[in-house]
Amino acid sequence: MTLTAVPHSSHWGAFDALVEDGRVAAVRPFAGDRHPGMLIESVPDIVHSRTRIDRPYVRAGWLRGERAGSLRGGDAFVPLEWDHAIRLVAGEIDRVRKEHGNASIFGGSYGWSSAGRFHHARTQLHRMLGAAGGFTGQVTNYSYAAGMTLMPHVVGSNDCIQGPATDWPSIIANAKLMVCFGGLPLKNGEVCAGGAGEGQYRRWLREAAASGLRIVNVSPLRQDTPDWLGAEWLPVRPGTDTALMLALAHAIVTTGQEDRAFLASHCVGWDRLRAYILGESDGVAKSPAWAAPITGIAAGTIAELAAEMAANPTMITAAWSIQRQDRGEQPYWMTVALAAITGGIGRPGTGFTFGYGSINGVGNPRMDLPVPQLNAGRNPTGLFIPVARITDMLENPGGVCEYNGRRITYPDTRLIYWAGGNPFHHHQDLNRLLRAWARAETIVVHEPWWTTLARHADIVLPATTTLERNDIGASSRDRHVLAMKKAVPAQGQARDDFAICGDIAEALGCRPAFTEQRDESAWLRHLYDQARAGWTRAGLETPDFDAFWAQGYLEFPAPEKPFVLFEEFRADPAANPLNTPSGKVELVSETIAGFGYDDCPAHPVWFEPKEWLGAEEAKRFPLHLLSFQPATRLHSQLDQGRVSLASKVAGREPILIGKEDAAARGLATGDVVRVFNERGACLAGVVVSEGILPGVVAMATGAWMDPATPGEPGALCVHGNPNILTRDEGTSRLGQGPVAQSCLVEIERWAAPLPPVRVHEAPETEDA
Ligand SMILES: Nc1nc2c(c(=O)[nH]1)N[C@H]1C(S)=C(S)[C@@H](COP(=O)(O)OP(=O)(O)OC[C@H]3O[C@@H](n4cnc5c(=O)[nH]c(N)nc54)[C@H](O)[C@@H]3O)O[C@H]1N2
Ligand SMILES: Nc1nc2c(c(=O)[nH]1)N[C@H]1C(S)=C(S)[C@@H](COP(=O)(O)OP(=O)(O)OC[C@H]3O[C@@H](n4cnc5c(=O)[nH]c(N)nc54)[C@H](O)[C@@H]3O)O[C@H]1N2
Ligand SMILES: [Mo]
Repeated sequence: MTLTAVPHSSHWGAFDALVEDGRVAAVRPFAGDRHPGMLIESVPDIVHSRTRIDRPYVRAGWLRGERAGSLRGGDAFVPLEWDHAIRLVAGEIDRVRKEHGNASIFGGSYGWSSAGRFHHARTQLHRMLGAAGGFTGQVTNYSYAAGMTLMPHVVGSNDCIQGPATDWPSIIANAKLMVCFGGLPLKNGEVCAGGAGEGQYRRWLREAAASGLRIVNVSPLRQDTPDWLGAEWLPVRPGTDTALMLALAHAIVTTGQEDRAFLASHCVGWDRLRAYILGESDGVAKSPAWAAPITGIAAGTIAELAAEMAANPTMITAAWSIQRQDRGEQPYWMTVALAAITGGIGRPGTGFTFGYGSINGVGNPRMDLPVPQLNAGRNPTGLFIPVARITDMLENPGGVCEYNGRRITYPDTRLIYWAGGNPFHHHQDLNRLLRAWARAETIVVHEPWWTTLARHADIVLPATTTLERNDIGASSRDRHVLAMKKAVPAQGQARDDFAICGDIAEALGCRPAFTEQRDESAWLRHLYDQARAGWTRAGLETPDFDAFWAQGYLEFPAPEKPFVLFEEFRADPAANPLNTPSGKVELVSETIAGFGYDDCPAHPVWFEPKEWLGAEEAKRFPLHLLSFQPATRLHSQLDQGRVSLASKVAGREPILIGKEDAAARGLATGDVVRVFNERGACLAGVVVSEGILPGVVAMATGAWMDPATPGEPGALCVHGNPNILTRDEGTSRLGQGPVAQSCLVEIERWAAPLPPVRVHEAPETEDA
């Protein structure tokens, strides 16, 4: 048998699928990728897997009429024929919209789906539900909700998070110092939303290391910069970056080194922020001596770093993680302030940009060009909730959520519909979600796999993986457009989300509005041609669709000149104002002050997080749990693949713990522990580390939640999903972002026999 190479792509990189006998036997990196990642190795394991859903199913209890009030997760599933499943789903949409209105259909469906820009499950679902009269949606994201809500008030846009960012060549050529709150973790470069033709993050970190750029890793974890980067490690207590930044600012101001000219010409509110930093407004000087006991960093060390930042061209970056915590707006606002004080904003290679270490492609030089992308269409209800307020919404129909100056009334949710996301992965306090989930009458899920989400649904529709369909992969952070060709037939009875939504739309009488009379092939051409028109307007000659498809990819030229964020504003703020009320950087925002939120006042301030090592609560739960992005998978995706499985300890998700904390509990690498707090408990496998701040433990997200007794809130997760432990609350009334990183726990040895991990097997099913 010969292997056929089929070009394809994914959020974790472009590759050729090597196909034999209708199966993906192996993969090899895309030939153009000089810095390929490792996650593609898991692809064969997930396409052909015991965890695939072989056909449509319905929850046995739902069939018996157990709707609102039933705790999902414990019932067996009953197989369904496809046409019966489609009738049931369309019937539920129709019933709910007629009896309760479209707002009672929750179709936010947050999640990364897959890389293909056409078969993007969430977008397909939004188009279908939009055509059927609408739904309640979600705004912002779990990645940087607080930051993206705040930044338009402060600098007039989200470019400093979503790009284009000051690029790496500009940093390497011009900065002498790069201060990284949350580090530059190598693992995060494994991933790029929409896929990437090259692991540029690995490339640029290598070039930065070779250039001698001095890098400071401000993080509780040493591994947040790779050893070969030669970074200096400044271990900071989790949740205290704002205090550290205020103290750096204090040291710079009290030594008279702030950039007064820039603060006067390009910023508003400096007087008030300065008074706060110096303690003139509240009697507390935010000095290095003040910050030392909060942050755990010596006052002298803070003062030395401040002196270097003032004396050298400095790039400041903060990982997206540091705003996924209680009052997460503050460290981001203070990052901007610190960059304004050091005066680097708009100058080559300096200033600030968020997330250089958060995802592949930030700071990758790329012309500003459109990518092929399916439009999600209009949602006729126009209703939404901030993304992470899902449990609040389910618990409080008719309740009010304050968000960024608005008051949003929660709908009375009857039907939950999810395709392409996994709330039982991404949401905080999963026991609370499980209880609130019971309020829905019907829960519909499209999934390729028996994830924890699929196991907590009523009607489960099996979706294809990208390897079973044709698509186009592309990202605004990458210079490639990639053909994703169908490599193998649909597995079992799986169908594309597009086909499933099309049939439901048909049953609801709105197929033409959903498909716009195009099939897969016509859509791919249409999306390509639309983007191509933009490339042509930018003066680029590109191949037509057929030539692109035959070649398998398209590569844009790199831009001629390095990109510097805020360059034009810096050069002439009157001619090129920011899109803020003042046209300047708002160190004080009258707009935000006008909202009257005590949890996000007029300028950046230090708040003690509700859960941190300085809290009263730390007496009972003395360890701060960080739950970072996994090196071995994408969120919950690929958890059943070889790369992720090889990293588990005794089959559980690893937890990093420092030597002293392990010794105090009699723990060694390889032990299994119970990690717990008042919200829940999970098992984890111990890895003792020298590179973690005492008092801090860390686990990756993404192990599929596996309750010892499915369907019972409070059950032990035997596999190690940290969201059984995290707190579910908004960052503030401004951003309402998730606060996963503010979480206290205790851990103890697990002495009882080890319960099996069953979540990577198919669940119990009954006969039809
Ligand atoms: N504790 C803690 N929690 C966190 C975070 C954290 O740092 N700490 N980070 C948060 C962040 S930043 C994010 S972005 C979220 C990520 O949360 P999600 O985006 O929800 O996570 P994924 O695992 O990528 O979920 C995608 C789901 O879509 C399914 N899927 C993939 N392809 C297809 C398809 O073609 N069709 C269909 N129908 N389904 C498909 C996958 O099987 C998977 O279940 O997690 C958040 N949660
Ligand atoms: N391999 C892989 N890469 C990914 C993803 C994945 O699932 N797998 N997910 C992608 C997604 S959706 C996103 S949003 C990005 C997220 O990108 P980030 O949010 O930047 O990633 P994290 O790993 O959550 O956090 C980075 C580091 O911040 C540190 N940190 C946590 N809390 C604090 C704190 O209070 N202060 C300081 N100074 N440091 C702290 C942690 O040690 C952590 O390792 O990653 C992307 N990249
Ligand atoms: Mo994210």
